[in-house]
Amino acid sequence: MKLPAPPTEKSFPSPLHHPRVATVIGRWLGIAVAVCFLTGLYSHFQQDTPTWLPVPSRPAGLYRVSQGLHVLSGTVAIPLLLAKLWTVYPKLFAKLPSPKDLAPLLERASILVLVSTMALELFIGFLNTLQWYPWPFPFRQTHYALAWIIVGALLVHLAVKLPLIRENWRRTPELAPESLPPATTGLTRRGLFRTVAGAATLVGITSVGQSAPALGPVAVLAPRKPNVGPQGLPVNRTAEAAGVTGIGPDWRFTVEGLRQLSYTIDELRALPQNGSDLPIACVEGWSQGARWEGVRIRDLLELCGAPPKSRVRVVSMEKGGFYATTELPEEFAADPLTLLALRLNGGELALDHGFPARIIAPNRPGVLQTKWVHRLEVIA
Ligand SMILES: Nc1nc2c(c(=O)[nH]1)N[C@H]1C(S)=C(S)[C@@H](COP(=O)(O)O)O[C@H]1N2
Ligand SMILES: [Mo]
Repeated sequence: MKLPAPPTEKSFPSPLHHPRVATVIGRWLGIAVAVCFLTGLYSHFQQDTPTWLPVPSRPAGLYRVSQGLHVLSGTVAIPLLLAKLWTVYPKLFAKLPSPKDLAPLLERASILVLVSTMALELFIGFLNTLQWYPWPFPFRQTHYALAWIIVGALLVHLAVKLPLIRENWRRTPELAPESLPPATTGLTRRGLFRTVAGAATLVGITSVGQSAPALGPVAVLAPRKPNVGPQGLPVNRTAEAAGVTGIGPDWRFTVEGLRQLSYTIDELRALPQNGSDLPIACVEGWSQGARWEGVRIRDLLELCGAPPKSRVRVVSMEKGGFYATTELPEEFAADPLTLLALRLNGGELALDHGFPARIIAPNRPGVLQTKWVHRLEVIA
């Protein structure tokens, strides 16, 4: 018995595998990837600031918007990538370029790199929004390195495909249905575009509610609802998970600067109190605005005689863990909105939100809004 011939590119006659389709869906995917990359760079530099880069503390809500866009564009890119891969998968059965033709061979290799890194990037990013880290490598550094590989492979891909993209940038006539082989799908190009755009929109609308409270009620795909949690604010790491149990009568809050300051909780409450309306914007995509009250960090710096442009090391009662200590750069330490917060939404801070005291600063990732703070160290 003779085996049937293996499929070739010609075995997939549907007009939905046309380069015009790949161009249109590729454009949408390209926009999502560009937004995701730029907002991702911004988030990375907030946490790992190169010395030459000034990171401003205003606009206060910028990080909330940029990280909301990062997670939204990354999530929407998942259905777009699947659709793009589906339109081009017959290429898998195209003849391999001969080993002598270096350029086509390199092009194939770049596509292999592009597809695998992009799939991995979106996958680990999505799992991160679920706070699930089933891998041994550090997430942020890996996510960041993959992003640069994707950008490189994408530029090669765009350069190679430029003639084809140009040719298909504008609408090309659809093939008349009667000219198609009978076995092809009944879906038209326009039908496919509507389906893919609809799927991407649906995924977006049902997840963006984690950072846009107006869409909270339909956020069925969002791992977090922005207003569900003690005092109307979600909790990422509970006091129990951080091994923090509260304070005893001997608890003191200390500031180590030119002068050493030491306060009981009641003395902290007796210092001049200020209010800030600032969001917690978690890197994992949820965010929520809240009303904070407490002592301005810059007032504490003045009280301890810190020189202008001081930075501040913030130390939590939490033992170990990535976020037990953080640093407030000078702009953030000097900003009048930055507080050692003692109160949240009209009540004393809940233990899970950082009782007795936490940092809240404008335009910062949630991971740097340190909870259960008991010491500040001035870095002049
Ligand atoms: N000490 C300490 N502070 C921390 C964390 C932590 O794990 N330990 N988690 C951070 C993260 S990731 C976020 S998003 C915010 C969340 O604050 P909330 O739990 O009060 O909403 O706290 C931050 N502060
Ligand atoms: Mo977070």
